[in-house]
Amino acid sequence: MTTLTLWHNARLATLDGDGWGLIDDGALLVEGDRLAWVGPRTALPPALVPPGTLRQDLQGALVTPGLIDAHTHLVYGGQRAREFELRLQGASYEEIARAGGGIRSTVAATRAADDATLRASALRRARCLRAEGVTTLEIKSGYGLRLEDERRCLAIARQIGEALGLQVRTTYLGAHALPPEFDGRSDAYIDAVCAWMPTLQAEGLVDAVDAFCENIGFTPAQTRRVFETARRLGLPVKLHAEQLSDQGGAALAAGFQALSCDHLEHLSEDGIRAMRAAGTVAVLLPGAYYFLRETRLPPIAGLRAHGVPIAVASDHNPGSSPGLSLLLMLSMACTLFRLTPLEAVQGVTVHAARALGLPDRGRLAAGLRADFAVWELAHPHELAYWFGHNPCLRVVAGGKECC
Ligand code: DI6
Ligand code: FE
Repeated sequence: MTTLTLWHNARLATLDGDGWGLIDDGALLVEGDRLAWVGPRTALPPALVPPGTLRQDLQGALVTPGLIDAHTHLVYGGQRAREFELRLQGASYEEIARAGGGIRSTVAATRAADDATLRASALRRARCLRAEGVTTLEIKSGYGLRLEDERRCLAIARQIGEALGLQVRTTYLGAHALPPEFDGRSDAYIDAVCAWMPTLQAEGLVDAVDAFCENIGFTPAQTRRVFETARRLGLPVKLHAEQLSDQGGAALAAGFQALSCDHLEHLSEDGIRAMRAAGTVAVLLPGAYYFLRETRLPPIAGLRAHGVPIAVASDHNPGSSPGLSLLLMLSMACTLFRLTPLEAVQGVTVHAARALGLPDRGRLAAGLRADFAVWELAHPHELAYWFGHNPCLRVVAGGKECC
């Protein structure tokens, strides 16, 4: 028999529809891992709540859908604080990468780390996200860059979800940087990335495929080859696009019906139109914008004007966004990118779900997953207002309290 629990005396922000979807004196009926009923307590049909139903009194607290971090690089070895110092002294992210630092230095540290070390550090990071209401997160590979290490990182990403009661979507980002053993042979490396893809997929480790299409990453032609392999295997794609320059990556990805294009500071009008036509989500990463001290803003007005759904994610990684607070990303999305608090919160719920191709979450509605967070807040716009403290009281993922 599945457990039935009535969570009541809550202020719900369902995010179901165009606005906050506020319901005062709301109730959520949870059956197993699903929401069986959502609405004002007074409208709850008594027949749905048989004797023996468990009850949880939320004492007027705010409830939102569980937050979704749709872009992280959570599994890696080492850290890059020294590189941060160099950048503060004037070196650019690109210069450091071209000099062999950057992503490559994390690749060396990741390859050198044993599984237990990688797992322990990734678990610590995922716990920080969960403590702020995150119930689903995406984790990319991309710091192994050879079959056995990409496999290790993806497998550890999966284990994090199981250990913490979270849902983890894994993304294969073999085309993140050129590993040193392929110096001067980037096309041969792309051949290898494509050759490893079916192996990793067959092992159940890949939900989607990503690439870094950039002047310090891979060319559009190389990215296309990765995407063509993904398409043959039936895997959805997404792209690190237009972060440091306009490579036309977003339009390329949209041609493959990409789930999302991420970063987008240099996105063109054509790129926006292509994303709109393909239904591709724009994932904004204010943490990277902030930490790299970028000055060029993503084209928010254009995205809005064309109705491209906007998500917001942490991009947690050791080089360009070492933060572990999705709530801080909400604050930055508003202060730096001028999103409204509603847009920012939609960006970590309903639109983030879409960026991961997961229509069964990101809102509070009957039939969806019972993923929600309970907050010591009066109104959901406060999620984007406070920063530097955590008002999250409880986290429920798949009907189970996990934090
Ligand atoms: N863009 C990013 O923001 C991360 N990867 C990428 O392609 C940064 C990765 C790093 O610097 O380690
Ligand atoms: Fe990233």
